[in-house]
Amino acid sequence: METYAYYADGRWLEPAGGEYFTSENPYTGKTWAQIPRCNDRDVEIAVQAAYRACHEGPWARMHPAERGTMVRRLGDAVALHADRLADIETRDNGKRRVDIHPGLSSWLIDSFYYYAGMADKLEGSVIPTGRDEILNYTRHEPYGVVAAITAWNSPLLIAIWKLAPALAAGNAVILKPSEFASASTLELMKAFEDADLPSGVINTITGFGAEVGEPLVTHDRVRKVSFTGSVKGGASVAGLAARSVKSVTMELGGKSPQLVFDDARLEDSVHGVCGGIFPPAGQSCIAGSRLLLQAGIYDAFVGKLIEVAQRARLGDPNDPATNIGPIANKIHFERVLGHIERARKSGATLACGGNAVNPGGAGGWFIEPTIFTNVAPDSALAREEIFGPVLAVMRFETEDEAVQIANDTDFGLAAGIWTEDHRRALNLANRLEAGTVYLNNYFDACTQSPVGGYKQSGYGRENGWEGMRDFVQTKSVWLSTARRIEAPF
Ligand code: TXE
Repeated sequence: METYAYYADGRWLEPAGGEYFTSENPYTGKTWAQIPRCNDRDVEIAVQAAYRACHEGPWARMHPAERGTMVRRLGDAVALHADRLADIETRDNGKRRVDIHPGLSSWLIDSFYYYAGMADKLEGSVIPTGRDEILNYTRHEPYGVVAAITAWNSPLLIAIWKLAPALAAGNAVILKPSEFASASTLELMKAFEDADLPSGVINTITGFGAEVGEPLVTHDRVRKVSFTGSVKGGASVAGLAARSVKSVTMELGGKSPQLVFDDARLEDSVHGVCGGIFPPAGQSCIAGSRLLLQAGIYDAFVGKLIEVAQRARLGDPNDPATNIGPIANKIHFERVLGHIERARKSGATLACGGNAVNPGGAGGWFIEPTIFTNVAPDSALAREEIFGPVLAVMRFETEDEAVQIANDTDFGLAAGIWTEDHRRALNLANRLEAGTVYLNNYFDACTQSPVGGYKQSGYGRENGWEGMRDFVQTKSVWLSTARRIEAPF
């Protein structure tokens, strides 16, 4: 059993209340680690450490280029410790190792290098006021203490998408990972010790949303909150932050549609639709969990889709031959099975999967790739985020009908379109209400390209220049060289 401490003020600390909670390996269902159950006293330690780093320590006075060099060193630290980080992420939340290393880890490294290069390029502007005696210019300044709250499905990626730009912009960060997968974020702190950043610049406290997340979000020295999680969690956090008018970035849930037209290439689109939900067992915010098929391709597509989905190999997330790993925690495993049970009773047709399985008798939490057809667009199955390997299939006749069904949702994170008619593809990309639209591909992303939601999928952006913008605030400075100021009255 591994027992962790939490990391604040450049030190490893025991939780003030002396309590811990356990973390289970989703592949075996067995407890493997104890995680600090922090409380508001630990929050106070972390916030004061971050505040000192921003206002008194070397970080506050550091030249941006030097800050960029330090952020780059964080990327070097991830590269050095990539194997250990991947081991712990797979052990703690069941993410397939092949999805973490080398692919994800090189992306995580790139994030630090990309934003390190931006640290000394946050240029302001000189405003043309048209008056010689007035100089007006702008500066982009950090918020100071940033609270970064993350979800359990991809802890390292979600944490680094916040850390890299926030630090490059000159903020200090307090990470609060999900209670369902905290260990890899703590391991990231161990890796960062090699980068030798000033104390308090990066901190990680662990624990439950209400016990730790709320004191963190409402603390008066926290000036920016970046949240990744469910709509319910996000709405709660945004509401708390609103009490003290904090800037908030929200990366929330989705129920993303994939639209397939009669002229789509059959095999490619089947592979793209399957690949857009099943490999992470549906545990991706941008999972394409609704499938809209034009009537002409419907039968051929569903037949091929089931054939491919049934080929998937469920098993050990450390085994490169595994196609689909476990559900990340027991509570979510039971939540997804509940959705499937309700869908069975909803009148939809269970065309594939639908069962919990126990590959290799390992004892973990696995659900088969599951496909429901004849799904009513207004049903819970078509409207609620399941965040599991469950695909809801609907039929449409015309483009307008496809757009109407696709946009008829509270979410707006991503969407996919499969057609050989590029005029149609571009026209529909403009009409779909989603922060990311894929045309004849799905799930692509890179550090340079902004990610974020429309409607209840959130607001603000991560990655790219916009990802940096969310961590600075603009100041306008006016200098008067006028000889005198006339009396106002
Ligand atoms: O979310 P939760 P989960 C979404 C995904 C799914 C959800 C799953 O779509 O909906 O995340 O992650 C903390 N005050 N995304 O179940 O429960 C909680 O402790 C303060 C979208 O973890 O909302 C955890 O650390 N904190 C994303 C974090 O919030 C609170 C990509 C998230 O918990 C809190 C990945 C409270 N009241 C998953 N309640 C994207 N769009 O990029 C919860 N927390």
